[in-house]
Amino acid sequence: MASKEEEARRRHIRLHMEGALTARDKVGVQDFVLLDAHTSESAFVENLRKRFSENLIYTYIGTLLVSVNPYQELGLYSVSQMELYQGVNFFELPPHVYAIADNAYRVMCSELNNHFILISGESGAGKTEASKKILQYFAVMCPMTESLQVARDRLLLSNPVLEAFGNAKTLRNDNSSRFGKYMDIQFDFQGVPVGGHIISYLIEKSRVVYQNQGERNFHIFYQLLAGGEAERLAYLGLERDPQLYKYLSQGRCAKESSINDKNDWQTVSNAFSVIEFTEADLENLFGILASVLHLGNVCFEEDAQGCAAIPDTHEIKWIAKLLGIYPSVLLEALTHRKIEAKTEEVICPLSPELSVYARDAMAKAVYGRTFTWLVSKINSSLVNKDFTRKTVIGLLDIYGFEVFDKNGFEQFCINYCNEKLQQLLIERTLKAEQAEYEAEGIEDEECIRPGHATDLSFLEKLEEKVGKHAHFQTRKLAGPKGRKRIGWMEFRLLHYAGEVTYCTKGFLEKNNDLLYRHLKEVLCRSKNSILRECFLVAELENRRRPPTVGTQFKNSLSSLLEILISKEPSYIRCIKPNERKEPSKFDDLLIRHQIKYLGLMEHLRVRRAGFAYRRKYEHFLQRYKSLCPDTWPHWRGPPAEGVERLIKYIGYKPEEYKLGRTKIFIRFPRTLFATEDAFEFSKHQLVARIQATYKGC
Ligand code: AD9
Ligand code: MG
Repeated sequence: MASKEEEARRRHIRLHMEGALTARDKVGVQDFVLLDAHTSESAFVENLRKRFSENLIYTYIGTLLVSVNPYQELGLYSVSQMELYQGVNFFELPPHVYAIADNAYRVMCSELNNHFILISGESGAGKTEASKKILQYFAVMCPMTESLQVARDRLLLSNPVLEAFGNAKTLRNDNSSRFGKYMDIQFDFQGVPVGGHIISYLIEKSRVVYQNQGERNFHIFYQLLAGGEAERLAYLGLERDPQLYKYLSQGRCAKESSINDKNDWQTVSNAFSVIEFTEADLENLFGILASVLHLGNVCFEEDAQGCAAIPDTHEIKWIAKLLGIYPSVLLEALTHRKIEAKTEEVICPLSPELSVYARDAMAKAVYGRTFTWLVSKINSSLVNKDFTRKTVIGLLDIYGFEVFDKNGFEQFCINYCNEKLQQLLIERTLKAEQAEYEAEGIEDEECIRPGHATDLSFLEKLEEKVGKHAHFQTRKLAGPKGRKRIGWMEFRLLHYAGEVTYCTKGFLEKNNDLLYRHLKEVLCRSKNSILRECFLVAELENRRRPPTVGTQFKNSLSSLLEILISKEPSYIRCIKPNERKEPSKFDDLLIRHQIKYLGLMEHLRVRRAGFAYRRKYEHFLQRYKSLCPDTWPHWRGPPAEGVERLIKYIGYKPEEYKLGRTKIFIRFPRTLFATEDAFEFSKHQLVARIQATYKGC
């Protein structure tokens, strides 16, 4: 029989529980599953806004982390912050990217399985920053031996090198990654990082030859000009001023105040030496960069027959010197094309327009393949053969869903990729939910399937005449009236994130990515050892058409999905708060778009189709044991029984929860809030009681 005092306390807790929902604090909830059952998009945005205005940039949806780019330093990434999150249970601290990193690491160590962390979001949302924070977390917090410090440093320093060659200033981000990146961090059985492996996807080669207004070419060109030693530049035939190079000056912003190319050059040079690039490697590499810049300045004229001619061969001589080819051979290859007739080869002159095309194709091919070479060179320095038993955590930093006014081949590939990844996420989350219910021995009759079909694989569908597909439209096959018109050159796809109209202009050219055979021959014979590795003679002997860019991308995406499917997932969804790169500006409309494109509402629906919240008995009891006299201050029996006593005492109704083998599952967020508030209340009461006791002394 409970004492009078106990009765009063119990009544007090109940009363408090009833009023709990009205008293949610101004910082919003730290997990979206704790919002009201039928959360609208507006409530979702509101919660983000509340938190953002308090500089709380992270929020969970279950175990998925939503991150809003603060565009300012908030002091969130110190070593003491890292220490705070180390080994701590997911929900016991405010959401953080370190919690995701730590959780993946701990599970990997204890269960010896592989993980990946998928980071997505639109350009400028903070993906690359998040992936760097995770890498730093592992570098600082994981156990380390002296002999493995080099491996760790190489892993960290691969970043500035890849960013120099693969990132550029765009209108949306001053440091925009123009390639997708998957990086495996390999750990030995004691959890020490021992090596890594990087895969890159679809580097945006077109940037080498053309940039929109306000955008730049890849950082490395400007860094080389700004920071390169005078002798090096002289050897390469380069001047310091980027304006002198056509490939660097079309965007009219070669000098950008937020970017310090000279300092960045130092960082990259230092990284090169740690990753063990030899002086010969660097000479070849910079020779290639310089020859790309010279190539951009090659001009063509029309001769009397309407054919291309190169009036000034100054640049040709530099390229020939740097790449180790004959100037006359290069000159011919840029202005002529070899055509194979029945038994012989015929050499046809090109028009000036086609010569420009050939020149740009050469620059793109050379840069694109050099980037691939760079990745494999970094990979060979990250290999650690001494460790055979390894587990990995993979970090995937990949462009998010993109919709512009005009959407071309690039958007098509990027959105196809996102479609596939979203499908993976939804399937995995649903499966994980069901598997957990099964493992815990509970059934959930309310488990719903997501409302949207996400199983489209657009490239495949296009290949096998997608015309009949309901999610594919052209002008001829237009859907209900009143929709935005589809032009002749356009087709429209219904993605999970909404409709996107693609313009087929340039599709074929970009997909074929043609480099004239004549130029390929020249590059295969180059004395530059990097180019010789990139352009193999075997390729010339193979007369079959090389796979298209689309097919290559599709294949590399399939292998990526295979890599991911065998691993345990964590997800980070990054959101850009405004288009102006400003702190504290929360643009409603822009954020709503991203919530849609990131599939967050869909994820939330799936995540709490059944139970909003679950927690291990031990943890639940540890936190709330003070609410029940049977469990306070100690419960010595099995935790499950303790929890049962506790929730009976505080009055959970049967429809509010289910008890699994190791966890309690709570259906509604309000139940948990009420318990949490009661806990706060009882804590205060306890303190008051202790204070009163001391006063009496
Ligand atoms: V893109 O698709 O590569 O164009 P990302 O990678 O999503 O893009 P990035 O990580 O490069 O964006 O972030 C853009 C800029 O936002 C950074 O250069 C920082 O200035 C800023 N940023 C991003 N995340 C944070 C953060 N957690 N704290 C402070 C941040 N600033
Ligand atoms: Mg990036």
